[in-house]
Amino acid sequence: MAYESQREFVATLEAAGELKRVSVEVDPVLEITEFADREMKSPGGGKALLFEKCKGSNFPLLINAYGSTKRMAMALGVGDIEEIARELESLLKAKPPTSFKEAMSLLGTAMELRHAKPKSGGVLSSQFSVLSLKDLPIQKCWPGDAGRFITLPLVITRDPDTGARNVGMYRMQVIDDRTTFMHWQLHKTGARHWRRYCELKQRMPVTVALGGDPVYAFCASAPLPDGIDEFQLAGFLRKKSVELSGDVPLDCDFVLEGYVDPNEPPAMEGPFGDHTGYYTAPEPYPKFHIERIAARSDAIYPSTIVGIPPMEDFYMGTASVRIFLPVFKMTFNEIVDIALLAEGVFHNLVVVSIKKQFPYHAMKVMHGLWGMGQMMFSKIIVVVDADVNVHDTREVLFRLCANIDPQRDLVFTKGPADVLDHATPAIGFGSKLGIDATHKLPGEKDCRPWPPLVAMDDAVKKRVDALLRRLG
Ligand SMILES: Cc1cc2nc3c(=O)[nH]c(=O)nc-3n(C[C@H](O)[C@H](O)[C@H](O)COP(=O)(O)O)c2cc1C
Ligand SMILES: [Mn+2]
Repeated sequence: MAYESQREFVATLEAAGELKRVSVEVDPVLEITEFADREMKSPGGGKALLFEKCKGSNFPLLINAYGSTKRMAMALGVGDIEEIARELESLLKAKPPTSFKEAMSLLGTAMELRHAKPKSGGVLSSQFSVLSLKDLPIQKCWPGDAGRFITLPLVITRDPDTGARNVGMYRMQVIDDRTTFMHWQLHKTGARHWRRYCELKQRMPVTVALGGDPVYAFCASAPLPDGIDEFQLAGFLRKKSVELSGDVPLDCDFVLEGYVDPNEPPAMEGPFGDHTGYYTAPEPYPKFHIERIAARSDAIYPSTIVGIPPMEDFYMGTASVRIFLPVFKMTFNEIVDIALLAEGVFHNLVVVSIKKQFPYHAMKVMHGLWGMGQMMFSKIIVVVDADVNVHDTREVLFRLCANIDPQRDLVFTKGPADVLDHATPAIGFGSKLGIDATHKLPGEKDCRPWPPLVAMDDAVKKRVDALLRRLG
């Protein structure tokens, strides 16, 4: 289902009892974070918050709109994320791909088949009026942050060679009324476009949209391969093409148009209280020069905060894994399920369950995952047997502790790391740990015969169920 506007999404959340309005004046400098952090840390992720009176701005601010399993599904217009995964699975089954790349290009075709192609040539409504960055209720999130940061932007760029569009979510630190930083990290598509513009010594046009159908921000954060247009995924998910004026969705709330200049040296961005739960240190990033800012008259400013988990972005990351699990399974049909545990801050701890079929099967899966797109950032991969619920941390820890011999079952390797990880010896590079917590098979070195797991007979369980019912 497609939302006509962010406002319609807010109304839907409110009707479902998923929204709290905050009618007192609250300061986007730190105060909104404290409200939102308490909400995000409450059971199940609390409610979405709409701050109606933001100090220093006439625009309301929406936060924690994606921050629960239910709201994340609502943002994508479904009752349950699994509906999307099942649909994708059946589309892919029609012609099983033989590689991850082929799976992704099939995904593109599947999306086109669903008429998901973005429609260009629209004209932004005349309700849009021009303003300055200081009119927006941009948050300073944490006390040690370098300033105010736009946290849910859709950063739209094009590959100068192929013209392919990319939409990425890269935070933007405000420098002044018309300038921000552009925090596209080393491994991201926006950064690759930027490096190419630098080689060509050409000014890079950048457009940033905020708001609109909530599906856009999800797609901008999703780990799509370079070359696939996030607005195409959005069209597939909302079952309706994204209508664009230039590269901007017609239904968005704010538009920031400008450029990044290859002749201008990068400057120090940050510190910023990050996904990792720690402040990331200042690093050089390019500046985004804004030539025009426009807003719909009834615009709502969308925002989020990151910090010590669990936070709103946990639900966005989990939705990505749920939706793309069928694609992983296409390449690795032994994979049953994958979880990025909340405590593991996205990639730090990945748990994968497999149908183990041969000796050292777990090792094959770890190495495969380290070679797949943004899964390369995984710091620790734990492989468990098919019967383990990977989303249940207690069950995972039990199998981990019960099934491993540390010397035998740990694999150390190296690779690219998340640039935000402060614990790696160098930025963007670090060591990796794979833990094989599966049952061991004959043929695996240094193992004795594996004992069965303790479990009750089904017949006894049924008898006791019946007895308990009689007892009331
Ligand atoms: C709230 C939030 C903030 C993010 N901030 C950044 C950021 O500042 N820089 C970055 O490179 N990635 C950031 N990400 C992750 C990217 O959006 C994500 O890796 C995305 O898949 C990148 O898309 P791309 O492959 O098209 O570059 C953020 C994600 C979320 C959910
Ligand atoms: Mn992309």
